[in-house]
Amino acid sequence: MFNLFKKKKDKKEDTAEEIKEAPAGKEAKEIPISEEKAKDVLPDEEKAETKKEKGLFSRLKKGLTRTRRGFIFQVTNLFTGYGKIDEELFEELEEILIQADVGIKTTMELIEDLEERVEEEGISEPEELIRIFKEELSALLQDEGGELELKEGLNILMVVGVNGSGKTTTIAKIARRYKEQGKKVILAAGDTFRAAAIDQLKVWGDRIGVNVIAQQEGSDAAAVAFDAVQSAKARGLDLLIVDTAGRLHTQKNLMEELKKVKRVIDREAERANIQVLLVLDATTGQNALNQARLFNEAVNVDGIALTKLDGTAKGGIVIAIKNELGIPIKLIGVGEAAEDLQDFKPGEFIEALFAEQES
Ligand SMILES: Nc1nc2c(ncn2[C@@H]2O[C@H](COP(=O)(O)OP(=O)(O)OP(=O)(O)O)[C@@H](O)[C@H]2O)c(=O)[nH]1
Ligand SMILES: [Mg+2]
Repeated sequence: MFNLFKKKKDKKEDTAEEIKEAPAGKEAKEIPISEEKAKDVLPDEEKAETKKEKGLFSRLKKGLTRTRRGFIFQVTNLFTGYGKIDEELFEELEEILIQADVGIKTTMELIEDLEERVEEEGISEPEELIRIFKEELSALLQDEGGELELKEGLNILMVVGVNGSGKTTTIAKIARRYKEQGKKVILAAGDTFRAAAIDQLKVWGDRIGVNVIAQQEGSDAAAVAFDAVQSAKARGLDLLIVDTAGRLHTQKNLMEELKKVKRVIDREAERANIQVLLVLDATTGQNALNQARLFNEAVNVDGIALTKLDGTAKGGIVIAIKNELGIPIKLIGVGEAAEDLQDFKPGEFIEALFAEQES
């Protein structure tokens, strides 16, 4: 489908062709918009803003369809199917939550909280548990608005994660977002293992209209980072995003390389706002937690982008990450288009999960 990397010669031609075929090219026409009438009273700018928000929410809802039909339907069916609240109900709930990747620790906490509230509030109807469950989930996911934010001056985002988690495409989406906001953005092709990875980033750079700092395949990733930082400083840019090679969190020497890249950035850009963004693939389940712990030990992760939530019925991983890691989820991926990389807003996330009608 999206073969950016067929041959190295004639790259220019390939690139032009691929841009036409790429999935991001399809985005624009898809934004679903509803409730036109309600907005007739708003000024144009606000109308556009509301339309955009509604479009994003629909996409979020659509992207979470599998989880809603899987995990959330199971829970609500359980609550509506039982005649009374008893131990058996909680045991079944426990099973559903663990299967949905909520994780044992968080599952136990959730169930304890529910049991406590049932007792304290004298709840007897299982159906009432839906409301309480939703409230408890909201409480777990609330606080520290982890959204990605740029500060004045140079911001550097170092993007790390295992192979195929979605680093490069996430970088492209972030770059596009800030470029559209008028920020001066540059990318660094720090995945020097594969020529294809460097080309992939260059293609994205061309498409979005941002420069890419790159060296030959096989060169030192830290040297690429060094060049990119110098270039960003010299040109007074707002944002440098550094791509890195996918690596298993268990590959010690590769994790050392990552630390070196981070050290170089820290040293060369003392005054910049430097953040490490870990990209996790939601479909990898509980393994994502292990990845996060080891990447965090190596390079101190500031935030998480959780991709491919559209590909799993077990969206409970969001809850486990939030509750067990102490690292904010900043972005979630609910599809391949640019609009599908969204800020993680707990309130909207819960609304989308529990949304009744499918759209
Ligand atoms: N469905 C879906 N696909 C996604 C999402 N985010 C990324 N992808 C896809 O995941 C695939 C891998 O993405 P890349 O960005 O190349 O992953 P990477 O981490 O850079 O991979 P390596 O460079 O090989 O380590 C691509 O086909 C992306 O389009 C998402 O939120 N949903
Ligand atoms: Mg990549």
